[in-house]
Amino acid sequence: MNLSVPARPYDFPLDPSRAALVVIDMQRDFIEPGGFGDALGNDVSRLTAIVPTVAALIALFRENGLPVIHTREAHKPDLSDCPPAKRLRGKPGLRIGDDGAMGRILIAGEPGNQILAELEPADGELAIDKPGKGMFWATGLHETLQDRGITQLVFAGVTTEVCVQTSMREANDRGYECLLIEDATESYFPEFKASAIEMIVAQGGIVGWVTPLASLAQVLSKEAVHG
Ligand code: C5J
Repeated sequence: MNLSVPARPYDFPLDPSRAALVVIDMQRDFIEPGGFGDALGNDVSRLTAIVPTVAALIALFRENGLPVIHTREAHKPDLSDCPPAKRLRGKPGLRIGDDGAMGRILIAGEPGNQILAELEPADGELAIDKPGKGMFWATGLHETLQDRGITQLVFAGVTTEVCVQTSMREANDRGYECLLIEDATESYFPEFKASAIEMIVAQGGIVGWVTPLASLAQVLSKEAVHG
């Protein structure tokens, strides 16, 4: 059964039996004051502001018995999955693997690498560590989604123009229909978020669809799915 979700560039044909929510990189180091993002000089309050909306979106999926997948941008402690071209890029005060205020930067298991407590994965929900910006590179996620019959992905998380957009583009190329929840994603740079959204919906939805949480919530109610 398809539900018609008002969206740009046109209504998204949501099939709850084939859909999953993907929450990208809502980890402490990108979002909390004192973390990696903060240390790089970014205004993390922009990202902190979407946490209640992301929490509401996760709750909406859980209430409807729909799958929720979480990602973390994370590397192995020995950095064997971090190409030098990534680690050495730019001239930051701190690099991936260095000791930061919340442990080693972007290293799996470190305090800063944890998903925010408010958005913690529930038992049974998939939480994947991804060494790239995109969620399919070196994760095996495509095979897992195929096994579960998932063909539609609803996206939230940070940052819109980096890991969210990269993951959406990777998903689009693999044949998934992608819907971005615009008030459940954010960037350190408002103009980059706005541009990323326009790029996604341009040319008839060349990457996918975009809608606010309220539009999805209106149709994805318990009555709509189960009634
Ligand atoms: C970045 C991300 N911005 N999760 N990572 O480096 O978007």
